[in-house]
Amino acid sequence: MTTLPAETLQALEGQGIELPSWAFGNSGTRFRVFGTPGTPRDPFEKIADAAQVNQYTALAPSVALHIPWDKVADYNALRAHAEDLGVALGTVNSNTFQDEDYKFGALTHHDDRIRSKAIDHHFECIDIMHATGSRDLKIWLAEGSNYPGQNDMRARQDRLQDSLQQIYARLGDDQRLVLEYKFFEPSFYHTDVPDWGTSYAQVAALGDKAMVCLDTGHHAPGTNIEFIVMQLLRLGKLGSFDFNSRFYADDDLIVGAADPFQLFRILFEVVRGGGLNNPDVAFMLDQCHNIEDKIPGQIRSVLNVQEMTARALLVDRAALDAAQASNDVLAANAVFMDAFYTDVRPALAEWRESRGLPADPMAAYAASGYQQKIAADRVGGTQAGWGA
Ligand code: PSV
Ligand code: MN
Repeated sequence: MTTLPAETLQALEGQGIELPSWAFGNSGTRFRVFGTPGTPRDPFEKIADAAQVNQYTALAPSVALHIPWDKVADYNALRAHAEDLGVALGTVNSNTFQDEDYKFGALTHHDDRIRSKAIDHHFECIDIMHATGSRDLKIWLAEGSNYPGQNDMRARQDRLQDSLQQIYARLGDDQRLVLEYKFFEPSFYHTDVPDWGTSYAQVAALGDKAMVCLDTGHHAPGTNIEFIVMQLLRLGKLGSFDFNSRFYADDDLIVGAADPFQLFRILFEVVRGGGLNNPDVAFMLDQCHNIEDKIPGQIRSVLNVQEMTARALLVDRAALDAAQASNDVLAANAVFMDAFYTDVRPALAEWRESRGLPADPMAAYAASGYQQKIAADRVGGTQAGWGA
């Protein structure tokens, strides 16, 4: 069995991956949203399910909220509920994509009334962040156009910067803004924040408390995502990850499911660039579990990140440096691949047990009876869904 060096285990011990509250609600495609027995009916039940993931893995200490999906009357009560269950409330995600007013834009809109309404929504999110103790405000904009000539793309960039400046000015000293990019959808011709460069240009003009959010599902096929990770770390602007995986579009599948090697390459750049256990870089999941059970889906996800981080930490950096310095292309590649092909699962299982955790969190959760209990208890009410 591969043994993991003490410094690798130490690095892994500090790892925390934030879970999205919406992963615990029902989700689907435009064709069908399937319900699952036991799906949470409110944010309190979503937090309870998220706490299960942390209980079996010690990898998921916080939960991201989406506003208005996770609006509650008393955020102090939600915070206390989370803390009682051993987790914290994390990033607050704003939402300017489900209101009729935002059909043609929100923070970029030419109509001052609509743009002000979208800015005010972010002010409300910041107020919520003060109550929940959240540090990060994450902004993803569903804005753009479908047809050439439809919009003045440049004027929209200017209005976006103005809107972001107003939001930025409202942040508390310890709060941050992270701006997520996505190259298409729901707009298909142009998107106002399509790529890391646009996000970087927008946040760099704001100041130190504004960073880029990299969602691994938001790139064109074939994009070298680890290059972007390297560059943003180099520029000190990698604020957060939304981890998931994709085969075709923004599939929001389990991270590491579609392309484990890509996850390895990303995490290697994280490790090399000083992004691991760096408070400036938040690790989050942004996933939907359309057909699989949601809690084990999230457990599988954080384990995938942990396993691939362990492998990335195993890369023999001295050997890699030497091979690179001597232009030994194949030796350098072999060092890299050796780490990727190392099965760290038995060593991680043993390490978990040594820390009082189940060796196999998936099996431990399945045996716990929690899934059956929520299916029996959560009868009546309206199940939470992506978008509610
Ligand atoms: C947009 O596709 C996105 O990645 C943003 O992070 C949203 O907030 C999230 O999905 C909603 O699931
Ligand atoms: Mn995302």
